[in-house]
Amino acid sequence: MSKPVVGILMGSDSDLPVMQEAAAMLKEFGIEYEMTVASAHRTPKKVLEYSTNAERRGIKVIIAGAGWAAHLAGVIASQTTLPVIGVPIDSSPLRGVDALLSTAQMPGGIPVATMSLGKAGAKNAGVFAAQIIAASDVKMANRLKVFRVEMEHDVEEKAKRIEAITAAPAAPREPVVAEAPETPETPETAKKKPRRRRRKKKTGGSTPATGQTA
Ligand code: RP5
Repeated sequence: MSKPVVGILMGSDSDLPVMQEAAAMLKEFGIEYEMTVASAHRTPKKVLEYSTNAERRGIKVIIAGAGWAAHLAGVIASQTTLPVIGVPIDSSPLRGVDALLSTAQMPGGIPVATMSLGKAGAKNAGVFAAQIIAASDVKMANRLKVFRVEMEHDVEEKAKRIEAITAAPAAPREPVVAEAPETPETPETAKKKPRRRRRKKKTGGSTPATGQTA
């Protein structure tokens, strides 16, 4: 096994279900990574130590995921010139808006490449790390191109499935029913028919029910 080139840090083990998405992408691209918990607030010394030693240890990109007042990515970025990718996690009652702003709103000079909230953001962090590595690695650049083509095919497959489900079914044909020929009246059927009562004709003048009167 070769040395890890990407470091994934998260503020708490409760962030793992989200941050696993980043690890899954790195695995897919064949990128060696390491993963640990380090909190900007609860274990600041560990964060400082990791950030200042990462480059020397061969780490090329750091992915940092945190929720609530998420200062992890920013604090790491302040201690290293390695690219830092931030993943805001929607673990707070504010559903991650706090983490998103804390991760993205870095002052000028100390950038954090902030991804979208939650699992999609963690997945993108993995892809973005691959893209950073691909800038100086042709093989990785080609892998990313294949990844895009595969994604395109996947979406097309999904589109076909949805189209097949939602396509209007051909209207069912009306069965052709031959009209029954009228049965000639026999003395028996004629007897069964109800007789219409005749109205007596009124004698004398009649007033028209409708129409104009002169
Ligand atoms: C943040 O606080 C962590 O990144 C996590 O998202 C959040 C809650 O942490 P726990 O209380 O679950 O350890 O620092």
